[in-house]
Amino acid sequence: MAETLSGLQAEVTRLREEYKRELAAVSSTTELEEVRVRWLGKKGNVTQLLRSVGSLPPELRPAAGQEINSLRAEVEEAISARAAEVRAREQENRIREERLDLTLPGRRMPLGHLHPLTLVLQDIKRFFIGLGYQVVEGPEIETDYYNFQALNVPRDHPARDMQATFYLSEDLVLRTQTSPVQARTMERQKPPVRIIAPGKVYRVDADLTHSPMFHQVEGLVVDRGIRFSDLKGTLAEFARALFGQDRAVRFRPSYFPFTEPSAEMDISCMVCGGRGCRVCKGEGWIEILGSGMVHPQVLEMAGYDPEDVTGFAFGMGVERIVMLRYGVDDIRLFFENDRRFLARF
Ligand code: 2U9
Repeated sequence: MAETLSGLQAEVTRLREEYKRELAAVSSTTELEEVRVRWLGKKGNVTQLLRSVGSLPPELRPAAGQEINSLRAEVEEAISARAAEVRAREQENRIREERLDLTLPGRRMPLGHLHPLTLVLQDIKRFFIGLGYQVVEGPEIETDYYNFQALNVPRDHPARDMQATFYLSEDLVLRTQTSPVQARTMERQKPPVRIIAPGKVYRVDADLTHSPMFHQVEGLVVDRGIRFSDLKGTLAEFARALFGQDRAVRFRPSYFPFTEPSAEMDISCMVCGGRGCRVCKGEGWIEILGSGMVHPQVLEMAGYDPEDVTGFAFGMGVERIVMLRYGVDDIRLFFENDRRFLARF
């Protein structure tokens, strides 16, 4: 400890160097507080130096006190100046670390889709509603009478085979087509009738293109003077509305118990345009629906007079239409609800 004024001055000079070095090395407010305690605290360097003044000769004490007090003031000021710097640096660091990139895109909520069957069903309905048809629905559990007898399907017809029909009892079946809806409608209302009947139907059948439950749209028009040309014109327009205006159509003779004559309608293949390809199996034509003039027996059973009114009817499988339109090759995809499949449409 200094015993002369010049000794004290030398000590002050040494301490001045030292506090400056320490302050320069400080990089956080915590470290800075440590420096403050070490220099200005009760046992700090400056405080201890001030205490040592007592050991100097009395005449030197005022000058020594002044010297030390001015060091103290200098240290205080240097600390608060450094504090401002350190705080500013700390704030800069925090701003840099906590920076948010507000331009990052958010996470998208996965949106649902209408099922492809729903989409095509909407198109089919829109077409027929535009022609003035009414949309009617009915029960999926039907009586033997409405599912078969009213449609001129005799007891020994192959469609009655246990292989094809889900029987719930002697008299109740899961409907194998939506025709019973139309048979019921005819019973309720007088001609003119212009209806389509969309809905689920059931058959004992399962492979790549057949499902035990599938969807049909059937149509029925009954009025005075309905002719086969009405059937052809209506269904050709329908095919073009659904598969493209440049489709050619052709009608092939066929057989259904509820229509006579009966015909199946083909469209020119929309993949190869008729030249023949894998989709149309080299035929150039693709079958899309069955149709025919309503059998007089069916009209009569509904209470209509076949001498007075005539009608045409048609039926199509909706899954088949969707598969043809979008190139789907496995019917089970419609019922698995795999979002990767559904998102295609
Ligand atoms: C009434 C009278 C007649 C509906 C018809 C078809 C021809 C037909 C099939 C298409 C593919 C069923 O889903 S499919 O397997 N349907 O070919 N359906 S005429 O005829 C009726 C309907 C109701 C009262």
